[in-house]
Amino acid sequence: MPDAKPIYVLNGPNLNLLGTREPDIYGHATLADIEKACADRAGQLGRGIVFRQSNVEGELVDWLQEARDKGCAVILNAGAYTHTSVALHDAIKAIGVPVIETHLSNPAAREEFRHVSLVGKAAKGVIAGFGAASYLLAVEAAALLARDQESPAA
Ligand code: CA2
Repeated sequence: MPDAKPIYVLNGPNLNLLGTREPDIYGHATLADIEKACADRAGQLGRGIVFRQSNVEGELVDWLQEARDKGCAVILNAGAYTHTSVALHDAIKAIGVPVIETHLSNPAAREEFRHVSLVGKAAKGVIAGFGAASYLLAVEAAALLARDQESPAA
């Protein structure tokens, strides 16, 4: 698939700190470890990835909009913005590219304020609770969705 569009993997606030604190909740992998694992898995599936992290809500909105033309699917771990961001919700609705809400932990099993997901109300689906493996499951889902979109009869 030489012209295959990449999977965007977008990460929100504080995920740059992965591997340094709270390993009981988020595991020992760093974000760089997760990027490498995603790139390897996507490569096996014939895809590239664009992997980014920002602590700035508007930057995540900009990248979602960029993925509208340049990406085949988006894996979005919006961090705490998951639970608060109408802007991310609206951007997901606007772009028409499938977005997979992804989490290391299972927010439904944590504090009540994490039980609401504005991202999830706009996303295609959700993968949560499997640690770094959540991202690899999301890469699989993204590749399947992209394949179905590019050749619906396959
Ligand atoms: O489980 C997830 O992936 C979350 O998106 C992580 C967010 C949290 O607000 C969501 O409810 C669930 C927090 C990311 C913060 O990551 C840290 C990593 C290391 C040390 C401190 C924070």
